[in-house]
Amino acid sequence: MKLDLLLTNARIATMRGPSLGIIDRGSIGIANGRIAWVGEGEPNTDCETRDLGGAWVTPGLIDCHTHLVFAGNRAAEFEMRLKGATYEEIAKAGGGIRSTVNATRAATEDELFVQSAKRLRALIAEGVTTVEIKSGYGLDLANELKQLRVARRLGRELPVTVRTTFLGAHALPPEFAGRQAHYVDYIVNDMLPAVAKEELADAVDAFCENIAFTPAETSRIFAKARELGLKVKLHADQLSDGGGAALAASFDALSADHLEWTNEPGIVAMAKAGTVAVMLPGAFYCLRETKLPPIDLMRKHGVAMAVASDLNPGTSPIVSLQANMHMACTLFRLTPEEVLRGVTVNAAKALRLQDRGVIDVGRRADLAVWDVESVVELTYWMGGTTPATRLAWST
Ligand code: DI6
Ligand code: FE
Repeated sequence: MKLDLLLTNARIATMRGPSLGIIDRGSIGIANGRIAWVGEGEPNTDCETRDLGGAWVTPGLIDCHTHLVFAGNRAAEFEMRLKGATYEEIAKAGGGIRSTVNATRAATEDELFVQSAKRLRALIAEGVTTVEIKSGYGLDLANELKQLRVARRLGRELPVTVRTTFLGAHALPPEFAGRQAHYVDYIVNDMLPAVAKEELADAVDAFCENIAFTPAETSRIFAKARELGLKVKLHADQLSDGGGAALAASFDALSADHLEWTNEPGIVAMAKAGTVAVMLPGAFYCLRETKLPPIDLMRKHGVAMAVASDLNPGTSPIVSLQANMHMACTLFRLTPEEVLRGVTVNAAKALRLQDRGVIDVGRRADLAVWDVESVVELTYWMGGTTPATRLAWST
């Protein structure tokens, strides 16, 4: 068999089948950046061999929901919240997302790149090989494009795949105060066509919430996105039940994210549409929420669950996917197995990336090698677990 590299003596969580697809002692053969062999024992080959000494191998981790390109921070609001102000109150008083918008607009493209690269490097060091990054802190055409260009540049300059998402409908920018319908017109008529023409976004997102955009406004944006050939995803039912999950499903959304307040018909609609449920325990934790997403209903109806960091300066200043994996267990009571699938195979599904997330013949050789005794340790530790090796060929 013609291989470029053979990893032997590995314990492999392939994610094939319905659970972890474990191979107790096996090897992985790589040719041309793809997995050419995986299984028990070793194939017959004379290529370069690396003995992993019984280390665990998983697919490279995938963080399928982040807002990691932004400038500045919101430590001052963090203190206000500790004194009792709520996230909604701060947002209504012009802070919140809008304070990050001011900082992001003021930053040059290079400054934005440097600040964001620091966060992305921290994720990469934890074994993340694919990350989704949203815009949404520019809120005008020039600055949304600036954010998306920075996201694309991160993918070119750092060893990670970046998928970009246009989130113009994140908050109402100050220049449109009192004129939300006009801002939605601007998104539909100006921003979306420009973003599509420049091919800067792989998908379109919106924040559908009573402090943000209504279901009707979200529908207008999604209809235009679909017309332009762009897939959609939604911040749905995070702070209230706005019917977001069902709305997302009606547009065949890739994913609906947050979902704390989603009702059963919404879950059923997601199951029918194949829309992935993205769990974001970091935001739940930072906002000190108490209403848990309906995870039993997702299990009952067979909705695929992913887990992501929601890394952002307001509700999840947690620069760690692994911390979120741990909290998905402790706060949401997902099993370690569900969480591991949630940052590999199901996160790949949420981004519709068919070439990764599973260790199987033909997939990208996109792997993380872990010096742990049990794969459960990847959700057990909160910090300190870095892969011994990351392999992510760019082919
Ligand atoms: N939901 C969130 O949790 C973040 N955005 C969103 O739509 C919050 C973003 C921020 O506060 O900066
Ligand atoms: Fe988010």
